[in-house]
Order: sequence, then structure tokens, then C-alpha cells
Amino acid sequence: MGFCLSFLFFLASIPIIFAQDVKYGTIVVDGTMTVAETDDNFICATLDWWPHDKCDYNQCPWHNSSVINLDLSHPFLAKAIQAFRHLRLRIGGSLQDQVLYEVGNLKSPCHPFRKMKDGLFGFSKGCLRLDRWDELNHFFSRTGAIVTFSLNALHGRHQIRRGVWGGAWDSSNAYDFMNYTISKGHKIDSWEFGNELSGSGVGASNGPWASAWVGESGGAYNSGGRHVSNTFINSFWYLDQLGMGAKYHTKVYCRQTLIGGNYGLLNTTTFVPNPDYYSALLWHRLMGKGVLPVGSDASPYLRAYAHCSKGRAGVTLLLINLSNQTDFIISVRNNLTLRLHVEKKIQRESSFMHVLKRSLSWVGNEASDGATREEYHLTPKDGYLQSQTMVLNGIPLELTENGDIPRLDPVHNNVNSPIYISPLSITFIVFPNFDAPPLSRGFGPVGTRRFSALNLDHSHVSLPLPENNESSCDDVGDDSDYELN
Ligand SMILES: *[C@@H]1O[C@H](CO)[C@@H](O)[C@H](O)[C@H]1NC(C)=O
Ligand SMILES: *[C@@H]1O[C@H](CO)[C@@H](O)[C@H](O)[C@H]1NC(C)=O
Ligand SMILES: *[C@@H]1O[C@H](CO)[C@@H](O)[C@H](O)[C@H]1NC(C)=O
Ligand SMILES: *[C@@H]1O[C@H](CO)[C@@H](O)[C@H](O)[C@H]1NC(C)=O
Ligand SMILES: *[C@@H]1O[C@H](CO)[C@@H](O)[C@H](O)[C@H]1NC(C)=O
Ligand SMILES: *[C@@H]1O[C@H](CO)[C@@H](O)[C@H](O)[C@H]1NC(C)=O
Ligand SMILES: CC(=O)N[C@H]1CO[C@H](CO)[C@@H](O)[C@@H]1O
Repeated sequence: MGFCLSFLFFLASIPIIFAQDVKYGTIVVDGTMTVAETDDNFICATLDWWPHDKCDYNQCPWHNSSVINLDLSHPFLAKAIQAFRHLRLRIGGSLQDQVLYEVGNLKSPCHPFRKMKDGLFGFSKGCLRLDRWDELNHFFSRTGAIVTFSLNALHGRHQIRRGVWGGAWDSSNAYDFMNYTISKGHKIDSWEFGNELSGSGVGASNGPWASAWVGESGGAYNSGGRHVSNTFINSFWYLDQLGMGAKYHTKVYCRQTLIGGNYGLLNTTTFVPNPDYYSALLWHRLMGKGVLPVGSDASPYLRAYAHCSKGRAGVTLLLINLSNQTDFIISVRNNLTLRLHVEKKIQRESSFMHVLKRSLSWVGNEASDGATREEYHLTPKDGYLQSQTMVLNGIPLELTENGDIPRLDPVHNNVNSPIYISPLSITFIVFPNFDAPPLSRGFGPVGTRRFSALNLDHSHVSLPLPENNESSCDDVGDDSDYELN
């Protein structure tokens, strides 16, 4: 044991050898006001209509992931949705305007989509059978999904030329379909008319949809980029989009797709969660709806977003995209604001050293003197950015033997200790109580070791401590019984 400890201390001191070029920056979060508010369920994912023979660039990445043939009995699928307690699902996509529903006096037979050379998007009209629709609704109800359904808005209209449609919309099929749905007691949260093709002309009228909403965003057109959209590196983009979207008044952000294409949150064939799935889940569990202003002169490579915490008092920070060669060491101050103090440039170490140092920095440190914060550090497996496995606090996120979503446990650190963040990683930090009493100058044991190892001047780290003030995050809303894990 003694040997172990001194070995760890030895490792901790190694970065000194590489240290160079210290520079400081500050991130300030103002807890006294919100700049925007999202819907309670900001995270959303889509189910699409693309059939298995939708192909781009010589690959056909949809398999059986369409609304019509997705395997709803797959245990991973239900568990992945249930982990959110309530996940918003949007059913739609390019083909939605060509969908007919097997209700009322539908005059044509109910066939699924077929390839058709001169069809819109290369496919014929397709039909949703009512028994399938019932089955889908039982699935939604069983998994707690909150569903938005995009109705066909071109039925009865004809194409005059590319992208321009004439004639009146025949709404009878959509109408009968809604009536059927309601009469069966199926709970659809909202109906949407028309996708990007028919524009916003028909328009949604209420719910979060009346306001800004990113309907379909997968990160790459035409089914997503293989080796990118389904790997860790995509989470830099995805979480940054979520952060930006929330800040600029987006109420709900729908990720194309939950499953299907190369950009699914779940792998289309194995149903195993991709890294972005865990990014979405952590956001959903941690980030509340109040968006707080963040000021940063830390580094252009450090993107910072702050929200009120979800279902509890306090503030949660999302920090992403550190440069590929800077280690950030951050300390926290609170004016009712946090001051995150940065940084220390460290020459790139060998990947072996890197892994050791990462595991080391995540050794949890239960504070003996008061409040702790929660930290969720996300990195790719083996440091490989295109890994399909995300690592949380040093532990690869893999389904349990029963196919359950693994626990997403934070490490706890004393709120007074500095935060260590590795290059090219993503971190959620939950400050349990934004109105924490003025912070003392000392650091916790881990922090002390790090800071002395890196030889930082403490006088630059501790800032004057302004008065406490009211936090705009005190109201934790209806979600106060929200449980993690
Ligand atoms: C889709 O599912 C059917 C059975 O329902 C199966 O025969 C077929 O091979 C599957 N296709 C793909 C592309 O997975
Ligand atoms: C709505 O559906 C119910 C049950 O299927 C049916 O009895 C009723 O006539 C329908 N209403 C309209 C206006 O179509
Ligand atoms: C699904 O997972 C398998 C096995 O890891 C992988 O080969 C495949 O590329 C993945 N598919 C997608 C669309 O991510
Ligand atoms: C992340 O940093 C790289 C350079 O290291 C930059 O090209 C990229 O735009 C940054 N991405 C985000 C989301 O900030
Ligand atoms: C960091 O990124 C820059 C620009 O993307 C690249 O030129 C450089 O080689 C990278 N450095 C390391 C150590 O990976
Ligand atoms: C909080 O700060 C504002 C502006 O600085 C001030 O007007 C207000 O009185 C303060 N509230 C409390 C409770 O100190
Ligand atoms: C109460 C208080 O001092 N609030 C300040 C905290 O910091 C932000 C950003 O610098 C200021 O805008 C607030 O006025």
C-alpha cells in the first residue's frame, strides 16, 4: 500500500518534466440570470422512414431501422430509451410526406416503400399499417417516450417542378389517422405538419414546436459519415451543438437519429449505444432548462456552457474541446459566479504516460471538509478519437451482461480543489450548491499535490471573493424528484 501510494506520487510529479508555457484564463458564470430556457425535455431523437435499400456512397446503412420494420422487441432498444425516463422521440424524415396511413377510405393497398426511379427521394409512397401503429404506441408507452409525429403534408398535391408543389393538400388521410390514434387512446405529445420540403407553411401551432426547434440534425448529410458520426469525436460536435442551441433559444434539439443510418445514437445493427448516446443521456440527466451566461477568456479551445442543474439546486458546467495539446487545470470561484481558473500547457506526453495521468487525475477525492462537486470526464477508449467506446472517469461505458445501460457515476471532489481536464476530452461538472459559502484558499489533497507538482503560484489562483447573491437556479422546477441512475 505504501509502495502504491509513493508510486502514484511519483507519477504525479512526472508532468513537471514536460511543463512549459504557463498561461492563465478565466471563465465566469453568472448565476444571477438566465439567458434562455429550453423545454423540460430538450434532448430528442428521431425515428425515420428510410427502408433498408436507401443507399448512399455505396453503402446502405439503414438496415431494419425504419418506423415500419424496427425491431421493437429488442431489449437494448427499450432499455436505451427507458434510461432517459422520458425521451422525446420525433417520428419523421424526408419520406414522411410520402407516408400513407391504413385508415378511412384509403384507396390504394397498404405497401411499404419501394425503390422507384422517378419517385421523390427515389422511393414510392409507403404505407403505415394500423397494427404496426398500435404496436409502436405500446412500445412508446412502455418505454416512457414522448412522441411527436410528423404527418404527411403533400398527399394530394403534385410536383410542378423540383421542390415546388401545386394543388391542395388532401388532409383526409392524416385527419383519419389522428382520429384513429386518439380513439385508441394512444398518447401523441404533438403533431407536426410538413417537413423541410413543404417548409414551415403549414406550421405547428403549440407546444415546444411553436418555438425554435432543431428538427433533424445528424451532423452529416445522407445517412451520416461512417467512422465519424458513430465515434467519440462526434460528441465534440454534438455537445457543442446542444450547448449553442440551448443558448440561442432552441427549445428542443432532435438528433437524427435514435437508430438508423451511420449517425444513430444506437448502432443500427447491434443496437449498442454509440458515444453520442451517453453524451445525450448525461446532458438529459444533468443539464436543467435554465441557460446561464458564461464569459471566457480561457482559450478558444475550451468551449464552456452552463445551465442550472437538473432537478436540484446548483449549476452544471459542460466543458468541451480542449486543444489536442493543452492540459487544463481549473479552479472554481463563486461570486454567485464561478471563476474557473486556467491553465497549464504541457507538452504532449507519450500515450502511455497520458493514460496513467488520466487515471490518476480521476482518483476520487471525497472531501473531508464540506461540499463536493461531481465530475464526469469523457474520453475515447485507448485515446483513439474514432473509438466507438466512450470512457467515463476511466471506465469504458459498455452495456451490462443483462443489456442494461451502465451506471454513470461521477467522481466527487472537494469544491475547493482545482479541476483537471485532459486534452481532447469532455467534462460535465455539477456544482451541488451555487450559493456555496465563500471558499477557503486551501485545496484538497489531490489539488495540493497537482498544484505543487506543477509549481503554480497560488496567489494567481485564489481570487477575491465577492458577496453571495441570489441564484437564478434556486427553482428546480417540477423535476425535483429526478433521480440519477
Ligand atoms: C430485416 O428483417 C427481416 C425479418 O424481419 C430479415 O429477413 C432481413 O434480413 C432484415 N434485413 C436487414 C437488412 O437486416
Ligand atoms: C373517429 O374515429 C371513431 C372511431 O374509429 C369513429 O367512430 C368516428 O366516426 C371518427 N370520426 C370522424 C369524424 O371521422
Ligand atoms: C455497429 O457495430 C459494429 C460492431 O462494432 C460495427 O462494425 C459497425 O460499423 C457499427 N455500425 C454502425 C452504423 O455504426
Ligand atoms: C476544437 O478544436 C479544434 C482545434 O483543436 C478546432 O478545429 C475545432 O473547431 C474545435 N471544435 C469546437 C467544437 O470547438
Ligand atoms: C494538434 O492539432 C494540430 C492541428 O490540428 C496538429 O497540427 C498537431 O500535429 C496536433 N498535435 C498533436 C500533438 O497531436
Ligand atoms: C444581488 O445583486 C443585485 C445586483 O448586484 C442587487 O441589486 C441585489 O440587491 C442583490 N441581492 C441580494 C439578495 O444581495
Ligand atoms: C453579484 C455579482 O457580483 N454579480 C456579478 C458576477 O459576475 C458577473 C460577470 O462578471 C457580473 O455580470 C455580475 O454582475
